[in-house]
Amino acid sequence: MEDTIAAVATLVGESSINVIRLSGKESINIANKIFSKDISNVKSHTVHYGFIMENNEKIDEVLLTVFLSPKTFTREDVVEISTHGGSTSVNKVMELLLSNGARLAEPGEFLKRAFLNGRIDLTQAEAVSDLISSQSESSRKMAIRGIDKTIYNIINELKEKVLSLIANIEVNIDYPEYEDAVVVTKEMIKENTEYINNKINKLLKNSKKGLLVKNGLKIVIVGKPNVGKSSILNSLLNEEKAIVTDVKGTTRDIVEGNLLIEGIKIDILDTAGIRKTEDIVESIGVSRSVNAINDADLVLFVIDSSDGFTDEDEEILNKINNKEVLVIYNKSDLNENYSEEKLTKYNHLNISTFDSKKIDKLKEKISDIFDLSSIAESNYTYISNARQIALLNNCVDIIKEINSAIENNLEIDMIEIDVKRLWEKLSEITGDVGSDDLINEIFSKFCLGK
Ligand SMILES: Nc1nc2c(ncn2[C@@H]2O[C@H](COP(=O)(O)OP(=O)(O)OP(=O)(O)O)[C@@H](O)[C@H]2O)c(=O)[nH]1
Ligand SMILES: [Mg+2]
Repeated sequence: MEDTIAAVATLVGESSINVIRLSGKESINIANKIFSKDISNVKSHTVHYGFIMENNEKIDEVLLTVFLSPKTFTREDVVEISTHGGSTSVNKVMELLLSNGARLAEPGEFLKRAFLNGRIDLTQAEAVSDLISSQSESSRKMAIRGIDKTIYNIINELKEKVLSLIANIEVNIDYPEYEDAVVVTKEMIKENTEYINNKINKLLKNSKKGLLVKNGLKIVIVGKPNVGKSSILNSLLNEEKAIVTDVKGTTRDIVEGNLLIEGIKIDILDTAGIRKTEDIVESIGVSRSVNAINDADLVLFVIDSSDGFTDEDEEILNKINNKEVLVIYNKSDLNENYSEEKLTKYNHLNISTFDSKKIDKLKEKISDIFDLSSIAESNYTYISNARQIALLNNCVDIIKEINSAIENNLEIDMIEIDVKRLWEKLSEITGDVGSDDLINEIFSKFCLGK
C-alpha cells in the first residue's frame, strides 16, 4: 500500500464532468506537479479551481478537491480532480498523473484500502458494490442497510456473544481458583448457541427475500400459438413491445421487457407459441421457448378460454417440470366462466388482456405467489451476498457439531474448539479474519475506480 494509486471514478463518455481519484502518501505531491496552483499546504476538505498543466500548456480547466488523511474514504491522502467530460481530457490528465508517479489502481483497490485501513468492514464494501450495481429502488434500499452497518451490527452482536463465552471458558480453564468468574456450563453454551442459531436461521430464511430484491424475478410466458401471450406481455408493460396479430406463429423469437411490482424488478419474456412446425425459423423460436422455461422463477402458462384445455395445451404443460406455474385462462371476455378440472391444482387466474383491471389482478397474483408485499416490512434488512450466506450456513453446521459434542458429554475444552471456529466464521463475514488471498479475490471482483 506504499504506492499512490489513480483511477477514473466516473463512466467515461459525453458527460459534463469526469472525476479522477488519487489515493496514497504522494497524492498531494503528484497533483501539485501538474496543477497551476500550489496545493502543498492547503487545508483538508477544500476545493481549488485551476488548470492541469503540461510544461506551460493548459490541458484542462478543473476543480481539485483535497482530503487529508485520516478523514478520507481510504484513510490515506486523497485528491479528486474533476475534469471536463468526454474521453480526451480525462485520458490526458490520467497520463500525466501516471507519468508523475501514480500507479493505475487495480479493480476495487480504493475499497480494498478503505477496508485494510479499517474505514469499512467487508459487509460494507460488498454493499457499496451492490449499491453501484443496483437496478431498483428496493435493491438500493437493501444496499444502504449494508453501508450504514445494519448488517455488520447484527453479525457483531452474535460475535460478541460467542467471544464472551470463549473468554469465560478460558478463565475457567486457566484460573480454576478464581471464584468471581462465571462458571461456564454446557447448558450455558447450549443456551447461547441456540440464540445464535435462531438469529442465523432467520437471516438465512430472509436472505431468499434479499436475493429476490437483488436479482429480481424472471417470468416466462408460454403456451400454444395465438392464445394471447404477446398481448399479456404488452398489457403488463403497458407498451406495444411485441407484435400481436390473429395469425398463429406471430412471435418467432423471445421478446423481453421489465417492470416493477412492489419495487421488485421483474424480467418478463414472451416466447414463440409452442407447436410442431415445418418452418425452420419458427422451430428455432419454439426450442428457445422451451429453453427459456428452464431459467424462469415463474411460468405463465396461457390457454385460450374460448378453445378450452386442448391436447396441445396438455403436451406443453407436461414439458414444464419443477417450476412454479400460474395458469392463465385468457380471453375471459369470450368465455367468462371457464374453469378446467385438470388445471385447478395449479395457481390459476381468468383474465382478458382487454381489461386493465384483470391485468392489475395478474400483478397482484404474482405479488402474492412471491409474497412481495412483505419485503418492505423489515426495512430491507436482508443478507443477499453469496459469500455471507455460505458463511452463515457454515455457522449453522458448526452449531450442530457443538450440540452433538454437548450431547456426547465431551469436556468443555473440547467443545471450546468448535466455539472458536464459530467465532472465526462469523468474523470472516465482517472480514476481521480471512486470508490475504481471499481478500484480494473479493476486491478484484469490483470495478476499476472503486
Ligand atoms: N377476445 C380476446 N382476444 C384476445 C385477448 N388477448 C389477445 N387476444 C387476441 O388474440 C390474438 C393473438 O394474440 P397474440 O398476443 O398475438 O397471441 P400469441 O399467444 O402471442 O400468439 P403467437 O405469437 O402466435 O404464439 C390477437 O388477435 C389478439 O388481439 C383477449 O383477452 N380477448
Ligand atoms: Mg406472440
